[in-house]
Amino acid sequence: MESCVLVKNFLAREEVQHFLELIQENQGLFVETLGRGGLGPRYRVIDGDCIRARLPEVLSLGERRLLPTAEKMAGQRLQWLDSTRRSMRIQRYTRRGDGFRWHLDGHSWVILLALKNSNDGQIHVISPQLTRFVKFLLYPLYVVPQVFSILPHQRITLRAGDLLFMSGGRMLHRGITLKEGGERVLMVFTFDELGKKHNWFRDRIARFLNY
Ligand SMILES: O=C(O)CCC(=O)C(=O)O
Ligand SMILES: [Fe+2]
Repeated sequence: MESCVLVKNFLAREEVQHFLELIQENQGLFVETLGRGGLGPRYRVIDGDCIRARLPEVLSLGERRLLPTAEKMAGQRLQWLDSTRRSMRIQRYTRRGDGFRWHLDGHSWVILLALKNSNDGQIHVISPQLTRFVKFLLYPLYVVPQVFSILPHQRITLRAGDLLFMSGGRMLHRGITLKEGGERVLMVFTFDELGKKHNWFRDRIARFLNY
């Protein structure tokens, strides 16, 4: 089992176009994250509860195609993260500085599906082996996450239609926007091993830091 798999053009061009139009028509659903003075990530998001209520096509893409894809890649049965709000999201990054600092996901697996990347946004990923050695530093160094950037990491630029499957709970990673102008739009789907219980404490932290 690979901990990070990139599939180019997972979505056909017409599908990408269709989802972008759907999102364009529902622009008003995006909510801005608080940023928490640089401690939390900065981006705009449509959360999973909103997707379930208003964008059933995204929910169905997740259930019909992405859950089975994630299970195949993880080599085991999976369940959605046990939080309807965070298990599925649409994220949009438009400003330089928008993005996610170095972090580990609260869930085990994630699929990032890119719909657009006209500002050359990147995701940086540290291997699970190296993450194991350094992750105890994550909270002591919480205010200076840039320190992790000196560690060797892979830089991935997803283009429209590309899918990244990743063991986000075991690999330190971050999302960055380097350019002003343009935008990056991602659909995010998150999974856990079957039977994993909701961790309300982590959920509260995620809620405080994210949105
Ligand atoms: O912005 C990215 O590419 C990464 C997003 C991410 O890590 C997350 O949503 O947990
Ligand atoms: Fe993440």
